[in-house]
Amino acid sequence: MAQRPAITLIGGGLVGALLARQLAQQGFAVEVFEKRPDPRRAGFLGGRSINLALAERGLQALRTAGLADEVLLRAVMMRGRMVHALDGSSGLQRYGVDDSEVIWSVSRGALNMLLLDAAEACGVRFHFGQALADADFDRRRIRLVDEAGARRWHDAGLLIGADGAGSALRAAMDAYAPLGERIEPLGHGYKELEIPSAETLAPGLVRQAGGEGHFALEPHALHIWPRGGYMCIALPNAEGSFTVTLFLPAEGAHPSFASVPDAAAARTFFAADFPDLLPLIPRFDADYAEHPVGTLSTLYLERWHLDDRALLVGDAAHAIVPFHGQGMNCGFEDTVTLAQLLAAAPDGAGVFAEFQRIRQPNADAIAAMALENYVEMRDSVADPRYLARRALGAKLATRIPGHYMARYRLVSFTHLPYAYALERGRAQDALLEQLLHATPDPEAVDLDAAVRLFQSTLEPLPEPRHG
Ligand code: FAD
Ligand code: 8R5
Repeated sequence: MAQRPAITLIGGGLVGALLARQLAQQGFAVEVFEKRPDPRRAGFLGGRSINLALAERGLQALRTAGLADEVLLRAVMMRGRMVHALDGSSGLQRYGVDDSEVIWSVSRGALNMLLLDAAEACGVRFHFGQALADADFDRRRIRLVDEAGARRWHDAGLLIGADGAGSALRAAMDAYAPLGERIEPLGHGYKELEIPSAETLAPGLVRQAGGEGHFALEPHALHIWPRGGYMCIALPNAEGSFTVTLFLPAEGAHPSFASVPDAAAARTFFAADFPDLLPLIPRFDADYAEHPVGTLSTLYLERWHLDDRALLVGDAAHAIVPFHGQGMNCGFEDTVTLAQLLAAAPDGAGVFAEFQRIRQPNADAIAAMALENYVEMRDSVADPRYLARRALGAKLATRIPGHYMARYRLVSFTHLPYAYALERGRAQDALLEQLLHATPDPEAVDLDAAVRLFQSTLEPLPEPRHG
């Protein structure tokens, strides 16, 4: 076997740690430089619990690395979106056809620590508290700065940046040879609030509720309070709490983060717009005052690599808005593609260009679908026309599973390329629109005619459709 080059990874976050493990499993010597201290050391615990939705693409990457079962042990199943209307009524819209098609809420901190352990177990060497400050691509070395501010040069092998949306390696590459960077701010921000476990909210009441009594809301759902131009969501944590995220325009007419600048204004706003949610958040004022407003943007690059010397992966290459819950899933899919390519071309020549060729159209597609899903979540889930399309689609999914699969399912429950899901979704939606043009009532559509239209217009879906 040809000598495998040493690999230097910048960033030991979700994508960096998983990629490090996959590369080490293939026999590469991998070193990771991570800006933050080791999260497994005491002092990290006790921070806020932030959770992420893990779907089939991310799960498949974890399977490849032999880690899926361990991750699922601590995950909470989410069967669909629970939509909460202003009048307090709620209803579940299933994501898939049955419980084989669900997404999973996982703790970011726990997942990151599990991935660090798993990478170290394969021989990966981590250097915590060491941030990339600069790179000298001609001499193939990087400059690191430690927590005390001390700087040193380090010889790098193949250089891979998994240092997130604000990537320092991207900045260094761009300064050396422009990457064609474009950052499109969404103009909406987010703030996180916490619903504690029901035990904490109402001690004593919990046990009477039976099995799932630790949750203040249905635990096996992703909750949405759609309000038109803005929304709240909540994802369950394994301990029985929920992380709530408020999404609002950053500026402009009420409501926006500008018009809701402090906890007092936020309380009034929630009492009017999220009256059922407010009583579930006992530390509302402190959460609102202390947690920062996060910003949301999409990052597009013309180039992800500097010939065979440096490559960007994950958010560093293609940060997206969160509304499809696919940022991590997409980054995890990157790791499988890259590890396969590097394993097949041991000296790395041409691999970075090939990686971009395969992944960039798919990153662009999920970026577009994530933007579209914001409108769907905050608005359409309560729109009768959207619900009619959904109802007709559900019938077709049963009648002709080989010809119709909702775009959400293509994205969340298959490994078909994102670019395929985008294109197929457009074609399917056009046909559904056409069928519902004459009547808004899905029950009134001639199902046999609908079946014939789909079968004669669209290619069968590729097999295998599932993991
Ligand atoms: P990160 O996870 O950001 O990791 C980057 C790492 O690099 C960090 O550890 C950082 O400390 C380190 N680093 C930064 N600069 C340097 C430097 N100069 N030198 C060395 N190290 C450095 N995605 C989903 O799929 N589903 C979800 O439900 C979901 N929810 C989200 C919720 C929130 C609140 C946020 C913010 C994002 C969410 N995402 C979700 C997106 C997901 O978090 C990202 O896509 C994913 O974390 C990207 O992984 P990454 O490793 O590329 O970047
Ligand atoms: N990310 C998610 C979905 C799709 C849900 C649906 C949406 C919070 C900052 Cl906003 C969002 C989804 O279509 O019914 N799956 O997973 C995760 C989401 O937001 C995460 C938690 C988030 C960045 C704040």
